[in-house]
This record gives sequence, C-alpha cells and structure tokens, in this order.
Amino acid sequence: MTRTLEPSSTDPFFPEIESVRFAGPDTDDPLAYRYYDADRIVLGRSMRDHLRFAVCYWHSFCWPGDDVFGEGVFARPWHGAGDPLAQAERKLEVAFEFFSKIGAPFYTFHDRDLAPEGASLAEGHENLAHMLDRAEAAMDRTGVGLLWSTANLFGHPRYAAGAATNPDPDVFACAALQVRDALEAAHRLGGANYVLWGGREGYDTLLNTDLARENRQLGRFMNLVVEHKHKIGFEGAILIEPKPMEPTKHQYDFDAAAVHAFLQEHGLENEIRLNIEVNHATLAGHSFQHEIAYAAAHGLLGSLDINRGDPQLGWDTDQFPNSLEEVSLAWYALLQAGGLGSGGFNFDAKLRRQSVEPVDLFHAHVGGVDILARGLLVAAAMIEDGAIAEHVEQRYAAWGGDLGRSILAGDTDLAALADLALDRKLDPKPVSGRQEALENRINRYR
Ligand code: XUL
Ligand code: CO
Repeated sequence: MTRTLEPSSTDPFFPEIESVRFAGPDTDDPLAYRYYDADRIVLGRSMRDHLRFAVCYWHSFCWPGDDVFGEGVFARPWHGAGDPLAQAERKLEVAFEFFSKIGAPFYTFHDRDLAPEGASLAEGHENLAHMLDRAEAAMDRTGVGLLWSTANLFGHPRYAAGAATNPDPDVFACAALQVRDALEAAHRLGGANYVLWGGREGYDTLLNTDLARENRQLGRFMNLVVEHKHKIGFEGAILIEPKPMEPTKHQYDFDAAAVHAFLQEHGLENEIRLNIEVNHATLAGHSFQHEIAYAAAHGLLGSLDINRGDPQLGWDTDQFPNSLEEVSLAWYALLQAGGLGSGGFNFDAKLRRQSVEPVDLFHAHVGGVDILARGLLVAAAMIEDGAIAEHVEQRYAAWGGDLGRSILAGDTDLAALADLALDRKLDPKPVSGRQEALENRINRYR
C-alpha cells in the first residue's frame, strides 16, 4: 500500500480503508473493533465518553521513521523535498482522513507539527496562523475535536539548553511567543486542555547548572501561562506532563510527586493538573497505576498519554499499549477517581520503524483502542463486584473508631498517644494483606 502521491494531491491516502467499525469479539477482521463499541454503556456512561481517545499528530504524521542509526523509512509524500507549507497542507488532509476513518473523537498536536518552522520567528508565527485556518475547517468538516495542543520547545537549536530554564532570557521570550500562539490556538479550536511537557527543562550536568535559579525561571513561566489562560478566557485545563529523563539526564518534572511539589511552591496547585504518560511513569521507577493514583489523591488528575515502554529497553520507545493487565489496573485507579473530566487517552505512540505501510497506522490504533475498551470492561467488573474495594475498606476500618478519629481530628498529641499505648498495654498483631488472593481475584474479571 506504499504509494507516491504528490503533496498537492487531494486523493484519499488510505483508499482501501473504510471507516473502522465495531464487529464484536468473534470477528476475524483485523481492522474492526472487537471491544470498542462507542455507544455501549459501561457504569452509566458510553465507551466513547469513557475513552475520549486522541490520535497524536507528531508520531503518526510528522515522524519520518528515522532513528539515531538510520534515516526515515516511511516515505510519506509530504516528507520529501518541496514547499513546506504545501506539504503541511497535504499532511493535514491525510491526518483528518485518518482521524475520521479510525473514528477518533480527538487529536493532539505541537505547533511545529501543524506548521513549518519558517526562516524566522515571524514566518513560523504566520505559518501557524495559516495552518490553523485549515485545521479549523477540517475540524468543522469532520467533527474531530482537539484534546490538547502544545508548543514544541525542544526541537529548535535555540532550545538546546532549555526553554524557560535557559541561561538566556531571549530564549525564554521565544518560548513565550510559541506558548502564547499554541495556547491561543487551543482556545480558538475549542481545545479541551493545553499541555506543557518540559522538553529540555532539566540539566545534563550540575557543573554548568544553577538548579535553584532554573526552578525560579520555570515557576515564573508557568505563572505567565496561567495568567494568559485567564486573560484570553480559555476554559480548558492546563496540564504538565511529567517525565524523569530524556532528552536531558535529569528532567525537572520528574514524576507526579515532583511536579506536585513544584506547583505548590509556585502557588499553582489549583491551576495546573497532570498529563500522565505510561512509559514516563515506568522510567521514573513507578507503575502507571501509581502515577494515576498519586495524581488523583492530590486532585491533579488531568489526562493520559497512553503508550508503553519495553521491559528490556531503558528508553522512551513510545509503543502502542497492549498489556491488558497494565491498562485494566490504570482504569481501576481512574474509575475510582471518577474519571478524567476534560482529559482523555492520547496515543502518544509510534509505529515500529519496520511498519512502513500506511495500513500499519490503522492496526496500531485499532489495537490500542480495543485494549483500552477491554481494560475498561475489566475495571468496571472489578468495581461492580466490589470485593477489592471492600477489602481495602475493611483494612482501614479501625480508623473509624474513637482512637483513629481522634488522631486524624487533631484531638490528641504525641505524648498523649505515647501514654495511651503504655496505659492500654497495646499489642497489635500483623494482619494478612491478602495480596495473592487479591491478585488471583483480578484474573477472574477478564
Ligand atoms: C515526550 C512526550 C511528548 C509530549 C508532548 O516524551 O511525551 O510527546 O507528550 O510534547
Ligand atoms: Co507524551
């Protein structure tokens, strides 16, 4: 199915593919949904509303399939030499053809995915304005919405030493231009959220880095973004995407807890929430479920980037999800927290480099959507059964008694508790946590 259309062609890029439909678990059609039945009601909401999935523009339509050892292999017509704006226009048409055929309610983009950089800041700004007109028309035509936009503050050489954390305030101002434009783009296109991933906000060595100063700069930048959001009346959520490493040795937004502390320090804990990505959690030494549960426990849950890493590789492989266990446990944490609100599941995932045919984009997303739908069903069964929640409830039941309540209410102090322990000759015994039994129970829900 590899073809060589000119960038200017308006022919369908995926002519062999009709819209992807739900055909049920027994179908043999590899390009049909087996579990994702958009209108099926699960725990009182449609699967469509639970998933709110998004296709990311960058991996699926911008990345040419290169890696550090080799050049691009995908040979999409808009990747070769030619007028960058004409190529961006063709890429946009193909992207919306794909979003429509896969049935995606949302997409996500960086400013530079949509529009070429140009020879100057002014040209880049104009290119984006031009492409936003096209994007708006395509969204009106197809009904595809924007889950979030973001600014690429890591690709251009000026950002080699960071954007907001750069030693040069001129770079900070260039970043402000890009974020203003990308945030206003989200506002104009009715985006549900705006994301900030600190692409190069970190350090490679402390020998050349003033860590405290860079923290102040980053805090100032985030406050400027929030002020601008309110100034223009953007109602979507502002989200930070934690990641511990890559491209820098140490990224400041290491994990949910590090970003939580940063937000509190800069007075932003009620303004910014989190976009949690599966493999960023793994790279930080956590499970995806942990990062979701941490964010939810602190009122910071925003949206999810739903890709995965590889157990043998220590870098960000950005693979499509396919582990039912990982996805189900994430859903369980999510459903217990009441869902994602304005967030959704963004496939920040890319094909393997050998998956050179356009149809591979369909296989990847169909599988990703279906594993999410299946995970939702497992987690819904866990919730409906209630046995696991009941176990947790029982485990902490004593905290509902007089002693537990008085400790948490602040009615006692350390010395009084010490005396109480002695007076009552307390001798608590270990209680089984039942981990194996609970793990066995999970396997019943599949
Ligand atoms: C990088 C990453 C980004 C963000 C958006 O690892 O996940 O694609 O999601 O900038
Ligand atoms: Co991401």
